[in-house]
Amino acid sequence: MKKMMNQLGESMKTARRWQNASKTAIAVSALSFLASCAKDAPQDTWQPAGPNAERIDNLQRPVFYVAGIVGVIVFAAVAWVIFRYRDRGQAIPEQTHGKPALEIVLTVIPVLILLGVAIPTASTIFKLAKTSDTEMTINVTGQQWWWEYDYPAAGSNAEQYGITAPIVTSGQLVIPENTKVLLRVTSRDVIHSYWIPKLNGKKDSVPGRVHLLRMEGSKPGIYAGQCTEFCGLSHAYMRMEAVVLSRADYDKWVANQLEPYKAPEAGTEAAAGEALFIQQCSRCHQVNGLANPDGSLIISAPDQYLVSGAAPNLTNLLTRNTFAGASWDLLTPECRKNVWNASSADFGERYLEGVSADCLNQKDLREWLRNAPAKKPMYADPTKLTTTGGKYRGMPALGLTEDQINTIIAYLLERK
Ligand code: HEC
Ligand SMILES: [Cu+2]
Repeated sequence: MKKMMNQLGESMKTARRWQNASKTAIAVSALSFLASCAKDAPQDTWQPAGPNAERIDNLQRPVFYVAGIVGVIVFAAVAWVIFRYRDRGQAIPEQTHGKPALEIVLTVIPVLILLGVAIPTASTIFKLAKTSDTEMTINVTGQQWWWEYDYPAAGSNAEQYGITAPIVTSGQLVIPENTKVLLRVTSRDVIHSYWIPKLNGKKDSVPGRVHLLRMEGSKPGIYAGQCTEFCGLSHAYMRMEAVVLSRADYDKWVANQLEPYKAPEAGTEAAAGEALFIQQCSRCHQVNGLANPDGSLIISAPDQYLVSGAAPNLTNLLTRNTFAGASWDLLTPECRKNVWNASSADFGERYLEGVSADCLNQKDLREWLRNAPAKKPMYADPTKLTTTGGKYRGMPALGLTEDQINTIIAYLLERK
């Protein structure tokens, strides 16, 4: 009697354990399902916004369902076997060996499933790798911890897009909608990886190599991504954004980027900022057209100061919405909402407004100018410079006073 009660208690416990386990399983799958449905998921691979991402989506959905069904069948079979044939002290069943018919069937079924996945996979890979119908080329270079975009002025229809001189920017890749853009992806230091999930898959950026990645957006808007290859201390702060503009807005963007430099009016705060910029910043940062008092053009020499040999071009800083590897906003939260949540019809106009004095996110930009490595770890500690050949890995702290920062901000506000 006592033994029977014990057994009953044991099996009830087992049943309860099973119940709890299945409850957890249901909760986890429901959560991941809900997460995948979330509308406000800027890096969701299930919400493609261009033909390349759609090709990947068209492949991943059926594969996901096939793998899902196979997975459920396997788990159910394993669970049933574990439960049905658990050890109750019974004798070992009679051992058999070899059943050719069953073995052939169980080999042929997976082969057919794998072929069914392999053929569309190979075809998608070839479609994604196509470059013969490229309409525009942009060079993309990763370095610790930001991306540079360089729009060459020659070849690949540059003139057709009004790019009569090279445009160099950082953080935000700006491209015209429904245009087959070819990114030539490389790196200046370690291996990074370029990924805008809503527009295409990932592509590693490797020093000494150029990898090709197709980009095409079918709707104006901002599409977020981040470096997906661990690349050192501030890897998590190495983000990027692709901005898709209508063709008319894109032309305006190009024209604005190519506007000749306008020096601040003499005697203004911005003019003081310009002088300080020449003294403190232009050794690393290029501002196209910036000249010494004697009229000679200033060319930055970041290769002398930085391990990667490059710093962001600040000619038109405030035409972008984010800075320092797209990790902080240049817009206040209110103004940001205006741009990021705009309908595709209004988006271009709002984006092209750039960052006005009223909309500038002073807090983060000031913190950056006060002490960049405190905001984004960079090994910029001068005591460690001996390990990097005397060069910095990112922007160093420059010890600016608050008054100096005021003048720099006044100057930067004219960079748009
Ligand atoms: C030793 C080189 C060096 C000097 C000098 C320097 N910077 Fe930088 N700066 C960098 C590097 C490198 C980055 C990129 C850091 C990152 O995003 O990880 C950067 C980033 C920035 C950014 C963000 C740009 C963007 O598009 O993301 C701003 C703004 C900036 N610096 C302003 C200044 C100003 C203003 C000065 C002068 C007061 C200055 N910097 C001096 C190296 C330098
Ligand atoms: Cu990286």
